[in-house]
Order: sequence, then structure tokens, then C-alpha cells
Amino acid sequence: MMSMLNKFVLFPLLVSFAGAAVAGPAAIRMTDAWVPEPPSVSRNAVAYITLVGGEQDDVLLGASTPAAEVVELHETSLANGMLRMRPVASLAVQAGKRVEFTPGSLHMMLISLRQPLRYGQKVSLELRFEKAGKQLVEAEVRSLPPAPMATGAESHHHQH
Ligand SMILES: [Cu+2]
Repeated sequence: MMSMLNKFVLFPLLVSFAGAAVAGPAAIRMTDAWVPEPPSVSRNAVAYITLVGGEQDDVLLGASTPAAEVVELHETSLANGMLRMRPVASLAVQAGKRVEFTPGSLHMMLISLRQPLRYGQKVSLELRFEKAGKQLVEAEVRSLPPAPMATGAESHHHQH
């Protein structure tokens, strides 16, 4: 009785999962991409993102952006009381697992900015995965500490 019921409930779910897999190559979810507004004198910036692995293990191989010459994956660590950054060649994103880039640990280093990045702007990032291939995401430039909630999407500044 119970197993009959389960079959009926499960079947449509399986179908919709299969449909989703065919519909989009985005096996990996990318959320909350953001860039702290860099100091105006800075030629570099950092970007943070949260990745959630898809149905299979994957590996983040690198990233790029039109906003900077080079993007490197970095990890900050504390060694002998000093904060140090080291390049990360690649990053495993296991199936269903969450990988958070956050201040003080993993970040993407945007090296040699092509233009100043200001609060409210969007920076497009292209992440390159071993299996999922190239995936685009928009990162929002935010001020640190977080800006007042009042300003909306209308206040974008554009660089000329
Ligand atoms: Cu760095």
C-alpha cells in the first residue's frame, strides 16, 4: 500500500529532474556574487561567490572578466600572524556541496582593473569548470560596510 503510493509520488519528481538536466547545462549553482567596492586608488579588486555543486563532482579551473586583465583564484590564510594570499590552481566543487568564497578565505582576485569599479555596478564573471564548462554570473559591486538599503537599482553609475 505504502510502496504503491511512493511510486506514484516519486515518478513525476524523477521526470522533472531529468527535464531540468536536459534544459540547462548549469549543473552548478552560482549565487551571491559580489565585489567589495575597491579603494579608488586600487588597481585590483576581489570577488566573492557561493557555488553549489550539481549532480556530479566538478572542478573550478579559473575565471575571467571584461573588467580586469587577469582573474586568479586565491586563498587567504593566517600564517605567523600575517594574512597571506596564495594562488589556488583549481578548486573541487563536489556534487551537492557548497563552496563559499568569503572575506578572509577564498576569493577571486581581479588583477589590473580596466576601469574603476563603483558601488552599484555589475561585473560579469565567467567561471570555467572542468565539466560544466563556462558559466556566466553577474557580480554586484557593494560598499563595505554594507550600504544603506534605501538606494535602488536606479543609482547605477556608468564609466565612460
Ligand atoms: Cu588575492
